[in-house]
Amino acid sequence: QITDMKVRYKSGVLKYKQMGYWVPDYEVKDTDILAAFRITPQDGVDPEEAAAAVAGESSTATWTVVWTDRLTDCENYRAKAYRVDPIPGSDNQYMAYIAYDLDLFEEGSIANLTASIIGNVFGFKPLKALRLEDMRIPTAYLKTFQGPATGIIAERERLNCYGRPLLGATMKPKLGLSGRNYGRVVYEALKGGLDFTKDDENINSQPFMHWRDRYLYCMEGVNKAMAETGEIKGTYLNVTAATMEDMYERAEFAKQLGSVIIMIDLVIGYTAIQSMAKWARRNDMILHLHRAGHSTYTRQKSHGVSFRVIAKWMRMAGVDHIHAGTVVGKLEGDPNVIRGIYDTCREVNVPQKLEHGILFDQPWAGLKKMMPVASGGIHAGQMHQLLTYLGDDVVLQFGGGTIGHPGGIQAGAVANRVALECMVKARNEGIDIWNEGPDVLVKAAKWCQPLRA
Ligand code: CAP
Ligand code: MG
Repeated sequence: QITDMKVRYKSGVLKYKQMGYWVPDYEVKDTDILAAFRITPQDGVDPEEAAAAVAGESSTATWTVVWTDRLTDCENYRAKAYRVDPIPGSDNQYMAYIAYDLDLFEEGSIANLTASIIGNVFGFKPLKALRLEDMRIPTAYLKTFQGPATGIIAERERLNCYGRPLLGATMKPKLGLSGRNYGRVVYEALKGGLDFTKDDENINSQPFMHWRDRYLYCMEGVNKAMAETGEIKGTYLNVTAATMEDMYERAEFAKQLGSVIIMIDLVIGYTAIQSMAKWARRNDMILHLHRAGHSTYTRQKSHGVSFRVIAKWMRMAGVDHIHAGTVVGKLEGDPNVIRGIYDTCREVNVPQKLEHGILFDQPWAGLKKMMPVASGGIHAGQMHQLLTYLGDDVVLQFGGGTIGHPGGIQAGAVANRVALECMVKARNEGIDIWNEGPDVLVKAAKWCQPLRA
């Protein structure tokens, strides 16, 4: 008679614990994939039962015992919830730790990994909310992925740029410019001193500017600025499109024009990202990932997926750049959370650090580092804060903060480059830039009109 799952749970009809998905004395194996989920059980649901349900539904189980379990090595294949801790200060939230046997997953496939881990469980009725906070990817599984093809060290070598963050700008307005005007902005910004310019997430091939026009005029701007400045420069050509065939065609054309980098948006999906990473590796192109769409599932604190986990998957998938937040700026970003994301991008090994949301040790087994990208409402006046929070291995991207300069685009780029270089110099001389940074900028602005403006 009882048909609603919530009611069934309260009445104790369903028992994932009894089905073997709660194993508190389980000894984690080095090869296990581990996941930490923040669970909010429905009122009256036992947290251990809820954790067991997450383990069950994200591995082998369904809502009832099935006869065919007897035909498999189900004890091994069942995921095991092995620990549940109440989260201090929360409203009935718990951290549930779950171990998955390596054999449950196909080699080198983020799509396969995520189909289990974030597959059905997030809509499960016995839970009010569920958030994937962290994962430990064991070396055995990491080694089935190639990771970033270029990484931070090789990118700096190609650019011949060391000891400071890279500087970029996103084209604005995001949509509406013609190819020729767009190319002019690229040229002005690079000539003024930026290393990169960049397409925005939502520019692909629209009636006002088809993609081939954009690529042609952008690369003309890049080449002209390189010739005039003697510096290596680039522009991230967004190859995001409706089909893989279209994306490959756009990437090939970018390569023919001599571009060193292409860009994709997170919304293309994990398999498409891995395909483009494979293409970039074969063609010696840097791959820039814009995380368009991520906040739909990363922003809420009790439901969804932590962006740090997405960053981990993207390092495995093999992108070279990833948007990672700014702390300051127009978009949400808690300093501790951002540190955890940056560590995930660019450390050789990431040790457990609870205050940064890092719940497991994560050795990276030789997978290259990703260059994090800071973007979103930032400008030269925050240079001391950006350097302090984010360090040197980062791309600082000022869209409005370049193209909105009162003296024009080139002046905006000059202001950013001067602000960056004087701040790096001050820091290297031992000046406390966190406190003295504004004075450093004011001093530099005395002889740099664009910065003063
Ligand atoms: C920034 C931006 C970026 C966001 C992405 C924009 O422009 O181009 O897409 O920063 O956010 O469209 O808002 P401004 P995140 O520099 O003019 O603000 O890096 O956090 O993914
Ligand atoms: Mg944008």
